[in-house]
Amino acid sequence: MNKWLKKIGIVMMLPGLLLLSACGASSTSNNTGSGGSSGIQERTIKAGIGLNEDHPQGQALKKFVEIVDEKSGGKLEVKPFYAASLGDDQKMTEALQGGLQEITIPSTSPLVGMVKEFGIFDFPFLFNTAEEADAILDGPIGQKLLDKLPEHGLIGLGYWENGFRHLTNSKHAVETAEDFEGLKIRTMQNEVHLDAFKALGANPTPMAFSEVFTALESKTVDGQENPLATIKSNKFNEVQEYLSLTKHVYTPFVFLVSKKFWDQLSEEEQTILKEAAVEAGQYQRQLSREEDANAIEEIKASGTKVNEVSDEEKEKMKEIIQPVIDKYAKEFGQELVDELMKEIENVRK
Ligand code: TK8
Repeated sequence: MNKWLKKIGIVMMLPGLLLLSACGASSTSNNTGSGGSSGIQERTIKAGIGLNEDHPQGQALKKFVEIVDEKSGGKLEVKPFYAASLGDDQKMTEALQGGLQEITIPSTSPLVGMVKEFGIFDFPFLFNTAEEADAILDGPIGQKLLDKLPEHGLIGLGYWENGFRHLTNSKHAVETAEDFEGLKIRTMQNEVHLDAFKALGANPTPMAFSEVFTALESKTVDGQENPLATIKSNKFNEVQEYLSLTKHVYTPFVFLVSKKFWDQLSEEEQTILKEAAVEAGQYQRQLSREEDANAIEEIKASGTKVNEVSDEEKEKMKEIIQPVIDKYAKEFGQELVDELMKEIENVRK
């Protein structure tokens, strides 16, 4: 095409292009509003999680959908996706960074490869109670870690509860530190968990959550560890003969929004998502604690043999794992870890 004609063609198109971009009409039907606009635009928001709809995380995501719908007068439509149907934690988090998905609520553990400081929450036996965890996560240390997310293309709106983790396996009851010896245990993709189980003499295998049931059923691994609500919701007890109440670590969920999406939102839209994430999060923590109490009965009734683990044996486990904690404290930042330990002491006073 003659280059002059081409130039004329572009000049002729300019007014139309300027008009389209001014009214935002050039955007597709969702998520590409003119950044920083005021008011609330019609948007569709994909929110994916790894757990089932019947899990406290799934129920709270449903609550989040309702709150956003109500606060936005129906203009912000959150579409929930459960059971890792959009992928596992790491895959969905990468989708947020790429702007292909808007919300996910992963465990912090598999994100340590991206934000290494999240690893402080993987220290075994760090918290004694959920209330301690709430105080730290909702306090200055939790916020300090959320503040590291934007440089990774993510916005953190707060923490929900995955919960205290316990061990299931198909070989034998775990009542002492020695009982971990030789057990093939699936862990999250997280160095602290891997090293801690190796220190206890186990044989850990990192694996995405959606592969765990099949790995247990086929005996590729002997066991896994998760909170009771997850063990029940994903029916791990149906393929695991033993549940040992190790309560060896507390895992948070972190509520993530794609920064590419977030930056397009008006302040009003951002406030709606933030308030809804916090409100649904309080509801989720409450559900999680209720379910933790209920799930144990259902797991027992299914025939899985449940054993307590004494405080003495937990102390022994902690001593064996201490060199792992010392190693990662240096890697994550001794100053941050010292601040964390001081904060926990203050909460316990
Ligand atoms: C679900 C996971 C799960 C976690 C795990 O997306 O991987 O074992 O405990 O809750 O985040």
